[in-house]
Amino acid sequence: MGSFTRGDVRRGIPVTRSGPGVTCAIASATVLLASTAALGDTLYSEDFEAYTNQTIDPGNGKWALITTPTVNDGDPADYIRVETVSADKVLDAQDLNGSNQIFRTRNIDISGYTNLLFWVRMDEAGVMEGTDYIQIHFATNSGPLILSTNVTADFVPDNAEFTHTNTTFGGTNIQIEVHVRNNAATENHRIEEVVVEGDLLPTISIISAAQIVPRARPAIATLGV
Ligand SMILES: [Ca+2]
Ligand SMILES: [Ca+2]
Ligand SMILES: [Ca+2]
Ligand SMILES: [Ca+2]
Repeated sequence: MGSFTRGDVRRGIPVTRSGPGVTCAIASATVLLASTAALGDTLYSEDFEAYTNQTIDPGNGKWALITTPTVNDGDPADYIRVETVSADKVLDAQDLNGSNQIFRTRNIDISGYTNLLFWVRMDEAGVMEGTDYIQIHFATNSGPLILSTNVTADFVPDNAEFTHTNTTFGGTNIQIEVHVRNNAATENHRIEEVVVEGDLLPTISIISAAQIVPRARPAIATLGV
């Protein structure tokens, strides 16, 4: 289970990590492990700013929606789509008629990275009941979905942001799903940002005594006596 943080704790605060290079000595050889990692890489990031309002397909493969027929069809008040809310583009889910709707990221390659984490920034508006929820799931290596958080009912003051963070996954790729359910035109769940971060594993350079090959001495001509 990941952690749940109320408030805008991540916005505008770059995640930085440091990892010093390591030196050690093995027998008589000198070994240098030189860390050339790009620290704190962003492996996936979506803030919805690139899309026009009412977008339901990003057209770039970064994510997809799995919806039921009565959403994004017919009643214009029932939707899950990109909208502008308080000058911020978000994925806005309103009056889902009590049916589960899914936002799913593309498969994100995390091989070669360590210190991985993902976080999802969200908010809600309206008086939610116990049947309303927003859930964060992830799947590693196309395995079963794992529920990372399940937030039900009226969990924050309207339009208050909260961030869910998880650091427990592994494998070589990951998909994140956000499942949403509500059932009134006055109920909105909003996904504001989805990010996966990690540190590239260091590349290793080794210099040892055994690898130092002396250059051949140039031949020296001698004059006969
Ligand atoms: Ca409706
Ligand atoms: Ca945004
Ligand atoms: Ca509320
Ligand atoms: Ca409701």
